[in-house]
Amino acid sequence: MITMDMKERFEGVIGKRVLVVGLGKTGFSLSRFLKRLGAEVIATDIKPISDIAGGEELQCLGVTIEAGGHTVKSFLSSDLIVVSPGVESDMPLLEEAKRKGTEVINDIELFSRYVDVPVFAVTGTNGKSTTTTLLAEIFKRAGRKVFMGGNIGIPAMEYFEGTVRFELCVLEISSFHLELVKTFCPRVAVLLNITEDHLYRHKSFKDYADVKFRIFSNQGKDDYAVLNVGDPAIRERLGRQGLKSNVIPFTTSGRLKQGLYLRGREIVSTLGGKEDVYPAEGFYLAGVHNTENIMAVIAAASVAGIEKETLCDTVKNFRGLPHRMEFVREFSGVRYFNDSKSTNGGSLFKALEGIGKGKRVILIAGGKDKGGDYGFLREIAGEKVKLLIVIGEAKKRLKDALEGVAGAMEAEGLKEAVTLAGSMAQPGDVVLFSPACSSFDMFRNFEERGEAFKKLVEGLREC
Ligand code: UMA
Ligand code: ADP
Repeated sequence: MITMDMKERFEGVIGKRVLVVGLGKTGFSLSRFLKRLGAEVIATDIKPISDIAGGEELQCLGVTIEAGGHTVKSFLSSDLIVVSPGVESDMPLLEEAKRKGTEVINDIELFSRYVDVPVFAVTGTNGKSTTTTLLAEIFKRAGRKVFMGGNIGIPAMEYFEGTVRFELCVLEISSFHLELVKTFCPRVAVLLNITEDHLYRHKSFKDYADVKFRIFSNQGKDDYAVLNVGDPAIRERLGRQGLKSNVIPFTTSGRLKQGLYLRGREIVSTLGGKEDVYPAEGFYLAGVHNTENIMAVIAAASVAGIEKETLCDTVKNFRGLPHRMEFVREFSGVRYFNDSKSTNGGSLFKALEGIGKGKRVILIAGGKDKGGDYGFLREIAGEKVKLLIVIGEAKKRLKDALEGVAGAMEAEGLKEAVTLAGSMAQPGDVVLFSPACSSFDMFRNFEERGEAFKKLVEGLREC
């Protein structure tokens, strides 16, 4: 909700000409919000007006829509430009506006200039949605009024909609979000892992990892940085640059003097100067990677003073999100898993790691390639995968990267891949759909892709 106090702080925007770039979910929420505060809002998108959802509603609110392309005039005549995450932050028009002295920010930066409750922010290459949702669930169960948003599908600006006075926010933050933040300062910032992703946009792994670390840039001594020090890229950066906030390290490999680590089947936490233990097993969330997510959640929830019992109960009852190593069906002695949200090599690695010993996985992978290297998957694929079925634009790159470690076949699409997997699988095998690529070459999003997989698996019949 927007309070009077916020309105005063918004004076900088009232009457100003603000350009919103991109009219997806984020642009829509930004336009509504800025308009309510009295800005003159122009929203621009490369798509034609007929493809812009909610365009008419915005026009009724007085937002000027520039559809079907961006114009130099809009970029150079604005006082402030607010960019959607899917828009490249160094596109030439933005660079030109910056050179002219126009401030260019994004929704997360605008949000953080006005949010008036503590923000718990979660980033990492993988595990963001699971961790964000679980943390928000814990707060809800503890009776806290929590707003959950960000990359998870609910734009952060929706915090200001409606009449609820939230007590805190849990935000899923992507690397795209971190490109244009300046003052964003989460009270607790979680960094789960950094492995290759989005290299078509971030140019190099170094750039991508540096951007991820920006989540801590504005934190001070009253804030907390929860980091997976078992992750080489995180450990290396932490050692090199240090942080101003209170560091809470966690790891599933090795012990720590201070922080959270694994001891047998327990998670040990030394937060608050005393040792506490939590179960590491017996949850729907399975696999070492989920233990890492749970450790991060324990750390963040503990900072917020959540009681151990509430925390443990919520973790125990949390069934996980669909499309993340989701068990679909056992058919003819073969178990089928839908991991459609696996959109990079790191998440495919964890999926294979979580499957018991033996070479009995029929892996369906591929989709739209994001430019990462798949070579590091050779060892684990050699141990677990008996047949690789590749689909989509990344077909050849994946097949070449894993050549020789497992049998490989190409399929025209997901339907053919599932039929092929079903006909080749023997009792005791696992058919795993973990694409390691984004879905946009064949589907609208990972949800649609996962639903298609599940439907095809449900449709398998004995010959
Ligand atoms: N557009 C332009 N000019 C450009 C590029 C794009 O006008 O140069 C327009 C497109 O035509 C489109 C709009 O911008 O109409 C899309 O903007 P957007 O991609 O930012 O879409 P939103 O609907 O606002 O979704 C964004 C996030 N999208 C991306 O980061 C790509 C959503 O994350 C997020 O859930 C949503 O805000 C709410 O916060 C999606 C995502 O794929 C799920 N994220 C990446 C990921 O998880 O890997 C980071
Ligand atoms: P994100 O929002 O970062 O994409 P999700 O929780 O949606 O993360 O999970 C995406 C994929 O990553 C799924 O395949 C899931 O099984 C896997 N995954 C979840 N947590 C982790 C983790 N901590 N490390 C690596 N992979 C993970």
